[in-house]
Amino acid sequence: MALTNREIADLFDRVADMLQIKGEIIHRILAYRSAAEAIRQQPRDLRAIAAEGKLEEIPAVGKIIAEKIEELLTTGRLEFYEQLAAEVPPSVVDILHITGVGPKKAKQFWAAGITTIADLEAAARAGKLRDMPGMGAKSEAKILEGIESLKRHAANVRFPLGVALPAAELILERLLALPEALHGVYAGSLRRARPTIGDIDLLIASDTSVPIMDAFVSMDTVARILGHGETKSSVELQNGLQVDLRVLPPARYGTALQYFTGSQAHNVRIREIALQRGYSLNEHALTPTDGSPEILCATEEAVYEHLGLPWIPPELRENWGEIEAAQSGRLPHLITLEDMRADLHMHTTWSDGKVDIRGMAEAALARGRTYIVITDHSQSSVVANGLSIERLIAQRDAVRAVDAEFAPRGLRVFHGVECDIRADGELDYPDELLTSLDFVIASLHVGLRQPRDQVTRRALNAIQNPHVDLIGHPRGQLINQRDPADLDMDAVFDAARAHGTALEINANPERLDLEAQYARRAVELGIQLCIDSDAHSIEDMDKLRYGIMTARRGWVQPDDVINTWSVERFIEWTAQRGK
Ligand code: DGT
Ligand code: CA
Ligand code: CA
Ligand code: ZN
Repeated sequence: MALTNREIADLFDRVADMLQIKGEIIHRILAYRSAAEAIRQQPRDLRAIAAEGKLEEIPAVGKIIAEKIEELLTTGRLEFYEQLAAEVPPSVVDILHITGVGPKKAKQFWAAGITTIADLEAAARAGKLRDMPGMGAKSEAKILEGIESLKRHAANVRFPLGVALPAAELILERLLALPEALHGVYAGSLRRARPTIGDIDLLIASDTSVPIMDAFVSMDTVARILGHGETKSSVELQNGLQVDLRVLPPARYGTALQYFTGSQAHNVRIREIALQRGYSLNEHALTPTDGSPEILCATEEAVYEHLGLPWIPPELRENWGEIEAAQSGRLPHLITLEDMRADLHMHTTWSDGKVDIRGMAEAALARGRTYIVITDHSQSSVVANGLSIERLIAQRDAVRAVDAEFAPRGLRVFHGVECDIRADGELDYPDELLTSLDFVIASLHVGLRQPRDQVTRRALNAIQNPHVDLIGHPRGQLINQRDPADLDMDAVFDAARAHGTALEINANPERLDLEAQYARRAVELGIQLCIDSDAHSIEDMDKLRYGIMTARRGWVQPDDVINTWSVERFIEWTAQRGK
């Protein structure tokens, strides 16, 4: 079996890990790391690219890496890797994947005879790590925590929404271009906008499925064919994502779409309602229990209508109260991307953004925004090139100049900042400076692993500060990478309500923070939300849609979100906050 892009990328990452444990120079390590990343992002099969002799056109792939890819593709093995593996046991590399264990520690454990995660866990539980040089009871406990978290994540490989949605759209675009395909959509957790996706479920309406299935399994992004039938096929993509495709006659499309959108919990309730009305409902049809002929539904609307319900937006279908709301005519009027007039969180070349203020304004205008706030990082974010007090003051004139240029064209450009909440809970600039800005975001970037009391106190300190308008990515999670901070969210919500401070739904698909359930709770409490791209580049601005999907899943309506408001209302709101 030929290696997939993902397997090759994983192997290069292991090479980088091994070089790191050996203490190799950083450039050599990074060469493999960056190549692995580029290969993971590569939608085409490396074999096809190699056959065209174009491996070196992949970013981060130079001559040496290209030769190693060739070797892997032709022999299925990599001699260089095998040499390394003879020196550094692969199980020692696994130890490196525990949060809090770097290459030096891994090497140290290895020297002490600890060569597997199981060894390490046993040693930690026996209290044997704390006496090693540079270790203590605290770091020993951290390692146990890291092992637990690694186990949780490894057991549950799910793909971020930001990876799954573009992949699904690309496949649908290709398949729907076929003359046999009438229409189609993604279903499952993706249609419900979960932040992570187990597999992609696609549905296409057609009377002639064979050419669609053939095209599906022979796409160049396919690594493995898991099933190839007339009504259902499954493949694994180069990046490891599984995709199921079902092709159905158009007359049955509605029942299938309703079924495969899920969630299972929603569908269980829907089937009960069907039974009460004298139907049995499955993915094929509604069948009257009195023996009369089955009823086909071409649309989902028809399915819900037969059950006496309005169509329920897929993002709500979790049995979180949407069925009761539908029954009593209280479904929310969910926010859409078209409702968005502004983007209140973005970075420029003044800190760690890729584009200057003018460039971001131009891109925002092209996307139909009517106002934006420039919010670069603050001084203590040294790695993000945060703004010193002098630079922040100087930036004001630069923003005002762009505003003067763009206001006549229909875009206001305001001056704000993303102010760090320091580890000690203080904000990163004095109040006198914060009050001179048009809009202030306060964010937790450091000290996210502090104990609940401490990290909560810091968040509350920022929320209570009258100069802070918005708390950025409040919980600090990174999807599949970092658990949220241990915040007392009830206290956060109480304070946000009491002080009128808004909370963010950060639309970056690595964050999606607040997540849906929290956004919903905030709205119920009357707290104002913002949905922001947190763009560091122009492409990032288009990630706003992931924030909208998350908000919809949280029952959010347009008026709950500041950036759906007119610029006049926005200015009035900030003025009332003392700006
Ligand atoms: P995922 O893929 O883990 O992110 O989550 P889903 O919701 O996409 O789950 P998946 O792909 O297993 O199935 C898609 C939908 O099909 C699911 O949401 C509901 C429906 N479905 C699948 N299997 C069953 C089942 O055994 N019983 C019921 N009631 N529904 C099912
Ligand atoms: Ca799925
Ligand atoms: Ca599935
Ligand atoms: Zn930011």
